[in-house]
Amino acid sequence: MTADFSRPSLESRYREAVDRLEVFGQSHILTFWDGLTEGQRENLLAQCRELPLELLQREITSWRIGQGSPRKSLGEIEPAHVVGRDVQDRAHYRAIGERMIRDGRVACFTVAGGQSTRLGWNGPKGTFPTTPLLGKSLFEVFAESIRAARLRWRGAIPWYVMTSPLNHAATEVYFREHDWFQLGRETVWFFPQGTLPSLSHDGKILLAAPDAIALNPDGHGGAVRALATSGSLAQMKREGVDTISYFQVDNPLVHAVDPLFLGLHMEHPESSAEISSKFVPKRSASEKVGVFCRRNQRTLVLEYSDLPADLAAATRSDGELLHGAGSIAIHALSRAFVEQLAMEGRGLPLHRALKKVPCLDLVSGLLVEPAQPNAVKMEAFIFDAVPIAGRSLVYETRREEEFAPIKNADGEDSAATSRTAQSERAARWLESCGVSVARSSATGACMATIELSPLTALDETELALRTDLPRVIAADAEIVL
Ligand code: UD2
Repeated sequence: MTADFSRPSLESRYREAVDRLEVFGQSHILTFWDGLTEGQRENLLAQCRELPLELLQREITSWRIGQGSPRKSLGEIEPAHVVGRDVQDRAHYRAIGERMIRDGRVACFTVAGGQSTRLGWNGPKGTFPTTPLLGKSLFEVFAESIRAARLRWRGAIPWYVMTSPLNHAATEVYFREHDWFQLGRETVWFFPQGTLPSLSHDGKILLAAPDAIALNPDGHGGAVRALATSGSLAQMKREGVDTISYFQVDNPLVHAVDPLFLGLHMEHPESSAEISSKFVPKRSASEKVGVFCRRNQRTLVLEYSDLPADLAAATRSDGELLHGAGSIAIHALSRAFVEQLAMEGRGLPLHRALKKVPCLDLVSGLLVEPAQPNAVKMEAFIFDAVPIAGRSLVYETRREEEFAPIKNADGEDSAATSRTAQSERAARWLESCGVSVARSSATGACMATIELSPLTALDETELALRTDLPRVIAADAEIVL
């Protein structure tokens, strides 16, 4: 091996790091330097180099200024302008979307960098078994949807998957082991999102080990930067992709490629074709979804944790929730809009959350497992791009058709409720094709368990073309189609 004389010595890089960290009051990161091996020192210096210290400083200053003052007013919040399911000219918009797909202008994009803490799944969330009978994973369901869409509309539809540094390798291994679910490995792209350090209440960066900063993924809003820095936007441009179909990893009912929504996004008068969104009416005031609202003539999403209880519970004269347009985190984004956001370098605003983060005690050097939230984590949210856009379309869809997320180990939005919703949707589609499905006379619930692959049909219309459907599905039957 030849020595690299062009590289400054470890000692001089250390001095440089100390100087820079001191400016921002963060030099405690190097507390354990003397006891580190050379490899560990290189490790720590590499992490220090990546720290966005100016950005952190701005955030810390803004939250110090905010401390002690009453909660920032939300300003004048009105309900969002939305486009209902009765939208005119559906066939026209669908045809536009189908042409976009056929012309290779559409890519799918899944954000899969979350940590699945609530679900308690030890692995990338996309590998979680999700379908009612065969237990196919979330990733497999999306892969089948994309493969089916490619076959139906004869479009290329590449798939981009954002991971995090914590689950990137495991996600790639999973796809390799499953031969990329027959999509073709050259059509599926993985890239990790960025990270931000966890901070103490007084704005000090926390250490996870003597040579490691406590880092957390920078939120799905980190996708803007990661799509750019990973080269994904450039790759899309080379392939002629101008529209991104965005969805989260937790919702097996999502229509990964929806020509009607894509056509509305591209041409509807309410849309500037930058970012469009789907919503469903909230099932209750306390449902944990953001809501679409308007402020200063702009559409925006207010996250559930930021919506005061009185606003969340406010009702219209017909008794419906005033702010009831719940975000299901399905968007269409123009590639040019994401490029512009990334180029401006301003990024999306950061939201703060108090969390329990194991960290080193700087005096004893021991790892402390906190009993109470001890740290501030910062994350960016993709829906903060909505008010940046000129006009942003907010389109209603049916919950039972498109939204059954797996968030919790049990109760609401769990694997069990999602399996039921998948089976119910299959039953409804089959009934629309004339199949008789056993239902409870008391509740109307489907009494069979039905698993319908996207490769069999992507919607009722496609299902109706099949000649091999059963005529009757009895109670307790288990049917895989
Ligand atoms: C999200 C929305 C909520 C509603 C709901 C619908 C936020 C903050 N809230 O709530 O308004 O639309 O979904 O289901 O988004 N992820 C990353 N990287 C990260 C963090 C998250 O890729 O650093 C992904 C994660 O893998 C998942 C998605 O983003 O696919 C949502 O993350 P979440 O579970 O934190 O959001 P949730 O369910 O609280």
